[in-house]
Amino acid sequence: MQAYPNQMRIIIAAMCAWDTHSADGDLRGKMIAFRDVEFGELNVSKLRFRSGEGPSVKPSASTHLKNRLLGSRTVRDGSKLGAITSSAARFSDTDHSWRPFVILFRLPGTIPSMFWRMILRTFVASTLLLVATAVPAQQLINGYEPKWWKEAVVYQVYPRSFKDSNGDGIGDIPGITSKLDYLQKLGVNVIWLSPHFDSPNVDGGYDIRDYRKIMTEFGEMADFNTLLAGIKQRHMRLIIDLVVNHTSDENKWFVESRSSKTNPYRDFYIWHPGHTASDGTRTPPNNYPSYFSESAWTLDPKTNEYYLHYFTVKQPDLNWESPKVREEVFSIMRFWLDKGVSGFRMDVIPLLSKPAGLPDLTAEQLKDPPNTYANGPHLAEYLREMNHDVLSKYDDMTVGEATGTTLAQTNSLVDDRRHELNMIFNFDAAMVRHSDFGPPQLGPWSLPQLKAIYDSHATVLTKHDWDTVFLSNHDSPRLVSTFGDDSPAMRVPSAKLLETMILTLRGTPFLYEGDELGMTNYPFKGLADYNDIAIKNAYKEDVESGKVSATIFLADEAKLTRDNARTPMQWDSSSEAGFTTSTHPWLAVNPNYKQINAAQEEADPASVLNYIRTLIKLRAHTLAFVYGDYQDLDPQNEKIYAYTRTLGEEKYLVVENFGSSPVTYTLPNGLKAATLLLSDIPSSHQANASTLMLTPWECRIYKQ
Ligand code: TEU
Ligand code: CA
Repeated sequence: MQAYPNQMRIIIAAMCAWDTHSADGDLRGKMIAFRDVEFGELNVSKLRFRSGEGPSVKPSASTHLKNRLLGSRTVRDGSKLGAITSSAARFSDTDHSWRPFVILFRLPGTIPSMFWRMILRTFVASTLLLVATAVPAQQLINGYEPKWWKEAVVYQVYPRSFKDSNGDGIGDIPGITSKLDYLQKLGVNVIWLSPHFDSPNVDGGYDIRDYRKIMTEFGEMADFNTLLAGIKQRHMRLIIDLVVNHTSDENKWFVESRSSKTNPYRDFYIWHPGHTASDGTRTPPNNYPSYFSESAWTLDPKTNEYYLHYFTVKQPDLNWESPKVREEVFSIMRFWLDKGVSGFRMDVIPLLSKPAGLPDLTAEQLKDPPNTYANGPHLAEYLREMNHDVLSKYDDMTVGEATGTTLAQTNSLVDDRRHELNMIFNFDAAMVRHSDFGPPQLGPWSLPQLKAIYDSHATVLTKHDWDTVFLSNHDSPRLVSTFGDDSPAMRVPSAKLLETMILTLRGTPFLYEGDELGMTNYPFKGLADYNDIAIKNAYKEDVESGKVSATIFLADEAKLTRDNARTPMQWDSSSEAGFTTSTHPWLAVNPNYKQINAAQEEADPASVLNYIRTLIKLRAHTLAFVYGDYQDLDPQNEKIYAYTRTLGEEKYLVVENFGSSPVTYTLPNGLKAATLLLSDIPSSHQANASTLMLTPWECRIYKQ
């Protein structure tokens, strides 16, 4: 299918081929050095490794030489050879990604001396490097610059809930390591780990005390290193959470900062005297509400000034105007990147720069405070500095959690000519039923409304922007309970349909742990069932003040609470779903774990899990789902979402019946569905048809 042959633009210089082998001799082959290339995008079928699955390789003299020659940070240690073989493994059976050109050669064995061989190799390498420098930039695909993170499928792990290894009822890092084979088999390429740092844990680890230390309950740095090595060995990558809008109040910077007005760390945070009435009453500097109820300002008795906290009182906001803060953050980022993580999911990143002068919100602004809090006047400046000083030096990916950011503002964060972020999470789709502020209610939604969001993304974002697609994360209720139908009869097809949509729409897909099993919301009842501070605060503000009855509040929260996403992963039907050997998991296991769990789904060919594995595999071999154009065929249709993804000559048609009743659907404009590639309903077989008989929640992918 060679839609994008390589003959036009060759971006790699492959310098030298070295005979190489792994420390234990398991892996033998030729190693080549690259320039300006991302391994995930390589077709390295010519590498001819005899064994594709080598463990790490001892850095050899040649590795170091290449490293010097290329100025490359990535060919620095043994783990990279693992990555090269991974590309071989990943792409050896595809022919469509033959983009870069790999020159592989071997010097004649007749030159006797090592020294002369080395000189000759160096000479050839330098010449090729010079040639490579003159070669134009990477070939575009449908106008997009190819990147490994555009082709990736990301899977979010919430460490507290994933797998407990030591029986204390709390998920931990060795627990994640023990499940890496599961993740590899799922087919995801990137793991996003929610915060794993030292934290008093008032907000699920989004309150960091020490950015260079592992949360005690999760393990030690050695455990993290083992996890990372295991991820790389399986040819996946790890991104971590960068939470730098705020720290914990127990972070040493804040402990110093609050200690006196003259402390060198004072300006690390945002302090303000507020207002003092004639009777001495103190009021905050302005009317900003916190995301987690009540004022975003707290008066600190020690110095008698207010500090700003957009989230809980134990999460003071950093003052990004201070160059010292920025330098500290950049150094933390380098620390983790140097360890080998492949980038960051950046928590509430548009909040870094605060509104100039911090004026009161108007009544209108109070309806949607994030919109005013986000994208302050210096945001671009900070992100560019971060990119220039740190990110641009690594082969990494960034995705900013863009609270308060509209679609129209997206391009100002992710346009690749701006050198800021790679992608953001825009919440228009995921939060189509609710918002961060206002009553905790899951509102109505319609399919045309959701389609309009995706359609507008396709229109507004350009070839210089890149999108994400997701409907769930650790802050949301469960995917199938919110957008599908979690009743026993409909749970499986609706969970499959939703993942089909996420994995075939435009943008890098982000899956949340447990969604691949079709895990559902938890039957929360009383306040005591919850863990999340957000609810406890909201209860005080809404119920204890008499604004809403406890019954209504709890009924609404049960459908909306973030704790729905945080109940433990359901691994098998043993006690506590195999999550822990403790009888007291930190948050209760969903009682439906006997029916819904990974072991059961592994054994069932028609399970959500097995379907998603197939779906991810299909996507991995279909660049049209990554770089292809998107067209919504029937935007107004209330029941059917039908769209195409087209890349050159290749066209795919996706048809999804978004509902629990069957639908007979005639494709618009005389279109005929051609070859059926995949359906979430195992018995589905209809091909070459213009009228499709779709069962409830049936979805189909056709090759046209
Ligand atoms: O969330 C930020 C955010 O905007 C949340 O308000 C989110 O939209 C909401 O929780 C959904 O109900 C991030 C993290 O994802 C969240 O877990 C943290 O609590 C928060 O930042 C503070 O770090
Ligand atoms: Ca544990």
